[in-house]
Formats: sequence, C-alpha cells, structure tokens
Amino acid sequence: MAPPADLRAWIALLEREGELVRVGAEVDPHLEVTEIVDRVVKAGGPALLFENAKSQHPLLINQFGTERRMCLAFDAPTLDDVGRRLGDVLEMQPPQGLAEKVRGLKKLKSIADSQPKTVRSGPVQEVMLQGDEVNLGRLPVQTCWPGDAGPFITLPAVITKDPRTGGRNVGMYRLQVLDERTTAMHWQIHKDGRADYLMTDGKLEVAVALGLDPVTAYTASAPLPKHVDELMLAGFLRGEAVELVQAKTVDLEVPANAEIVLEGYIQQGELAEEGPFGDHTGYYTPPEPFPVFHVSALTMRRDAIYPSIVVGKPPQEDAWLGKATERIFLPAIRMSVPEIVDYDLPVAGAFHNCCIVSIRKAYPGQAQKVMHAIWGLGLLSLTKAVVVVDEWVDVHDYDEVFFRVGANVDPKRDVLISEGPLDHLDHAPTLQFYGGKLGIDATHKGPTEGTREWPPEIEMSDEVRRRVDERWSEYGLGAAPEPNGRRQAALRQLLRR
Ligand SMILES: Cc1cc2nc3c(=O)[nH]c(=O)nc-3n(C[C@H](O)[C@H](O)[C@H](O)COP(=O)(O)O)c2cc1C
Ligand SMILES: [Mn+2]
Repeated sequence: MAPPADLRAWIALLEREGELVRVGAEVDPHLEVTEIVDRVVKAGGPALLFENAKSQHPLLINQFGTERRMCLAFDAPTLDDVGRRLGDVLEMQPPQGLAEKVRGLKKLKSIADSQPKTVRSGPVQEVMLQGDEVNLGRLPVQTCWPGDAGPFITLPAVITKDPRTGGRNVGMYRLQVLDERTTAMHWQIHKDGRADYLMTDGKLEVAVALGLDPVTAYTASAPLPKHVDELMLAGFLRGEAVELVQAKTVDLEVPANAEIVLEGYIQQGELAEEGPFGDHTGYYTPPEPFPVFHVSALTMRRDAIYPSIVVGKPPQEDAWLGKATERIFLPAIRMSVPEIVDYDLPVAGAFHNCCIVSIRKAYPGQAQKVMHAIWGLGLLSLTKAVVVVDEWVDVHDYDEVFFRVGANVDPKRDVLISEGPLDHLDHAPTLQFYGGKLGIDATHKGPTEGTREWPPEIEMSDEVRRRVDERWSEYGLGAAPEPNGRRQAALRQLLRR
C-alpha cells in the first residue's frame, strides 16, 4: 500500500479505517464549524466531512487531527519511520558489497522518482471559471473565531516560482478572502513565498492548490531550504511522483489531482490590511498589510471538496502537522548538528516558543554550541527558548525535562540570554520580529566547566531490578506497571487537554 493518491482516496481510506464521519446536518462555516471541530479535536475524534456547510462544496476538516491519522497519511507505523526514510538517503555511504549496492541503487531510484512529473490533463481542470465567473463566496470558507476580520482559506498550498532561478516553492500561507476575486496573501517575513515576491518587479504569478493528497498537503507546511521544491519531498515521501498539469492562465504547474486551484497574480507593492486572525499562538494576530492576490481563474473538479483547518489555542489539528515536521526533520538536523540525539517542540509552545534538545556531550560548552546551532538553523532559528539536556533524558517527557532543569541549573551560570530573529506572530517581544532568546543548559557539568563534581544520579542496581521482575507475581500487586509508556502517555495527555 502506498500513501493515498489524492484527497478522495484519502477520504475513502479514512472511512474504511473508521476515522471519518460525514455530517449531513446544515452547519455554518461562520464560527459554528470551529466550535464543533474544537471539541472533536480535543477529544481525539475523527475527521469530519460537512456535506452541508451552506455551500455546494463539502468541507473536510480534522483530517490530520491524531497521530494515527498522520501515520495513515504517510502509510508508516510511526512518524519516526517517516523520518528514517529521509535519514537513510541523507546518510548514504558508498555501498560495500553487492547487496548494499543494490539497496543503494533503490535509494537513488527513489530520489530520482521523487521529481514531480507533468501530465497532459487532470481532474482539477474539469471545471474552469474565469474572470467574472470566479466567486470565492461559493466555497465554504470558514470564519474561524469571533474576532476574525472575515473568512480565511486556512489549508492552501501556495505555489510560486523564484523569478531568478525558476525554482518552485510551495508554502502553506493562509488567504483572507477580501471579495469575490481577491484575497490577502499571508506569507510571513521569513518565508520563501515572500522571498519570491520581493524578487519580482511587477507581477508575481501565483497558484493555490486546495484539497491535495495528505502527504503533499503536509509538505506545503514543511520548512525546507528555499532551493528545495516541496513537491519533490512529497514525491519522495509518497514513493510516487506528484503529477502536475500546466495551469490555464499562469505559467505555473499545479497538482493534477487537486480538488481546486486558484490561479492569479500578486502585483508588487499592492497591499491590503490582513487580520485580525485567531492564530495558532492562541491570540489574535493584529491587522498588518500583506500583498493582495488577484484570482484570475478557478479550476476544480466537479463536486470539489474544500479542505479546511482551524488553528487557535493549542492543541489544535495543526499539532500533528508540526509533530510530523519535528520527526521528519530530525535526521536532517542531525546532519548539521550530529551531537543532537533527539528534540521536542512542545505543542503548547506553538512550536516556535520552545525547543527541548538532548545531546551527547563530549566537551565543555557544547550545550551552548547547540543552542547557537538551533538559533542558526532554518526556521528553527526563530526558537525563543532552547533547553538542553543530556542524551539519556527523554525530551518528550516534560516531567523529566522539568526535573532536569530544576536539578541541574544554576541560573547565574547556565542560563544564556541572547537575541535574534523571532517568529512573525510572537506578540511578546518589544519589537516585532526581533528580541530576546533564552538558553537553558540543564546538562550535567563538572570541573571542566567550572563546577563542583556532579553527584551521581539515583539508580537501582540491575541485580535488584531483575530480582523484583522475577518475583513480581509473588507480591500480589497485579500486573507490573509499564515503565516505558510514560513518554507516549504524556504527549497524548497534552493533546487531549
Ligand atoms: C495550518 C497552517 C497554517 C499556516 N499558516 C501560515 C501563514 O498564514 N503564513 C505563514 O507564513 N506560514 C504559515 N504556516 C507555516 C508555513 O506553512 C511553514 O513555515 C512553511 O515552512 C512555509 O513554507 P516555506 O518554508 O516554503 O516558506 C502555516 C502552517 C500550518 C500548518
Ligand atoms: Mn520552501
């Protein structure tokens, strides 16, 4: 089995797996859908297909809302397995012996096959509307929160080309619907789509794909380096190239199997107030000027399905998109910072507020080295607080991390206050985009770092552990408690709350 080929195959898979409920009752995409989804997400509930959201188009939401669905999307037992697929290729060594050579060739083929391929036609162009025929009001676009400025398209894949190199970028940037044929384009200051825009003198052509297979949809949110095409990552992770068709009115290629594509352009310097928007920070992002996107054509399937997502106070559905990125990018991060054992971006920290990282420490100052590395690495550079722990600490067990921070930190010595770029949406710093950084070194130290001898940790001896394992049933205490379930339990509990 391969990951689903398009949104319909994905919906069918979710239905077979008991992971989707069709809702026939009429619901209002203005606020009501948010309140329903908020409750269902927090209960770990199913994906929802609202068939009557005051539009002829059904609205799909909460497709990514649990770890199980995220794994189904990638056709992998765990998200770490998805990361390993990428790690295997990144860490390729010259093969030894025939068996390894054959395996190496397979890996190379998987890279070669990940390149998107162009096809002559696709279902996304079954219906073609142009000019006056375009009316975004026909889509069940959600107004998510009471203070929102209007309806927002929240799960788009925005496709642009770098005017200098022709390299493609795909980013998930929300679109506030301004009127029937225009939206705002919320690419933030650090994002690749905005960089393409800044390189344009006049018009930048844009295509927005809605309703993709889940892996391709995910990759629009993946923080790849600017020169790497997100659709190539999609092809690699799917094990099958993404098929593209030539857009009808712009010089861009669009996913042939999408449900809906908006084609159009952005004129350099034409801005509109975007927001307020109830954001994934848990607060309303205030209005700010963003480029205006003119929709010159809308192509879609007959009975196209409209995909949506609600962000807000964490945890929300996007928690698992973020966790997928956390897991999938671990091998890539290790390529540049090899002492990193594992890391965790707490959902409650909206991903950019906190990064807990465990390291294999071999020399003095290495925790500080890793803090600076994170503050210099792609979008992780926007991380506000970095907590560094030793390799044996489970970064996903927040109780254990809290224990280490309390036990191992002398604030005068182990807390580093630095400064640098901050997330576009962070409202706390005095200046937008720029402010303080906090690094906490919660690793064991010692005389080489100017401390006293570090005391040994309390551990029971193996001999006694074994004896108690063997004798457990004699004590009459029931089944032995599971020691290793803590990490998963902690994460699940957080996401349920
Ligand atoms: C549901 C969701 C909504 C998002 N909305 C935005 C947005 O409106 N603007 C933005 O700049 N990034 C947004 N992001 C984050 C970007 O998609 C992410 O940073 C991605 O790396 C951007 O692509 P790029 O690296 O090619 O710029 C969103 C992510 C998710 C999961
Ligand atoms: Mn990119």
